[in-house]
Amino acid sequence: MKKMGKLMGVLLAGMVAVSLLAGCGGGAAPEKRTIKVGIGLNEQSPQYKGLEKFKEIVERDSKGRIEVQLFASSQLGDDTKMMTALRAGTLEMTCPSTAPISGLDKKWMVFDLPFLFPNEEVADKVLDGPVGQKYLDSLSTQGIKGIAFWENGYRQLTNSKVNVKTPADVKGLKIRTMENPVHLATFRTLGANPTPMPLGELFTSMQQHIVDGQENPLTTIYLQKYYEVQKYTSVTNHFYSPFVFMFSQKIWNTLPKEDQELIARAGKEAGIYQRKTNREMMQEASASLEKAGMVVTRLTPEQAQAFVDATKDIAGQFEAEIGKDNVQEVKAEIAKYSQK
Ligand code: KDG
Repeated sequence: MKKMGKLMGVLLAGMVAVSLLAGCGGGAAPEKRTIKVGIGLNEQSPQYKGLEKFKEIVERDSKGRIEVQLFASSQLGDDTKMMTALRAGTLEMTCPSTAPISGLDKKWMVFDLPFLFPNEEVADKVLDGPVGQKYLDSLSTQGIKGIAFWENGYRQLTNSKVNVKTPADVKGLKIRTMENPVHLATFRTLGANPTPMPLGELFTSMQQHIVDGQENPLTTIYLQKYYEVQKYTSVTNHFYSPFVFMFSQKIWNTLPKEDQELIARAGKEAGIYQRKTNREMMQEASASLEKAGMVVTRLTPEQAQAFVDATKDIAGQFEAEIGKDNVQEVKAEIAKYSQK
């Protein structure tokens, strides 16, 4: 009997110790983890500077428990391939332009309509407002957690053949575009011969004259050294490209709440820094391109208007695919913020 009592005592003490241990630790200690982020642009790009800021915040605020590894220059594939990896849960993060997201959900084409956003301030307000948030949230049905909008920026046309000042000058040019039906239709309407192609193949394609030109923000044209294989830049501002900083929903669902909150906060904070850096670097890009030997043409208001007029039917052509309500909603938001 005495023995039994002793045994019971030992067992009880053991049970108390186990529950205490579990209780005071709040379960297991927070796991160490690594977040890999891939992008298409190179390490000099404002996009990469934004990633560096994200890494700094996450590693600092997790006290080194979370490591962020950055991969530039399409090392992990192009935008579409990286989004596929996010959906499969084999890559944590990427930051594509909105353009290739339309391959997952057509309503995203709304942001790539030509001459949509009148300026960057309005773009910020719409994308950071309730409508932008709705688009980010809707990515979860595609296996993607939308964290924040960042900025690629206004896109300009370059080519190796003619100094483009009017839509007529674009006629017959072979232009690389991103994989997006609105982009293709816009360039077809302008009389070009557009071809979608991953960014990683673009430089060589221009060098080998497979395409005559391409379109990208001034910083990209400069930092990717497109001036080595292109002669003319025309500042057409034909599309405003937002970036979407995104996480794999599959992996996101396995993260503790504190990690989710840290990543979301860091993604937004880094986005503010990224947009600022992008705009600062954009200021200098035009002069740098001229110094590098390119002819940079700023259009007169009349010339610029001719591009707007030539592409004015594109929104109507895509209204059914994007959804009439979606087009109207985004345009109404833009109008609302443009008045202020
Ligand atoms: O990481 C983003 C880039 O891969 C891409 O979106 C850049 O604008 C771009 C392009 O033309 O491919």
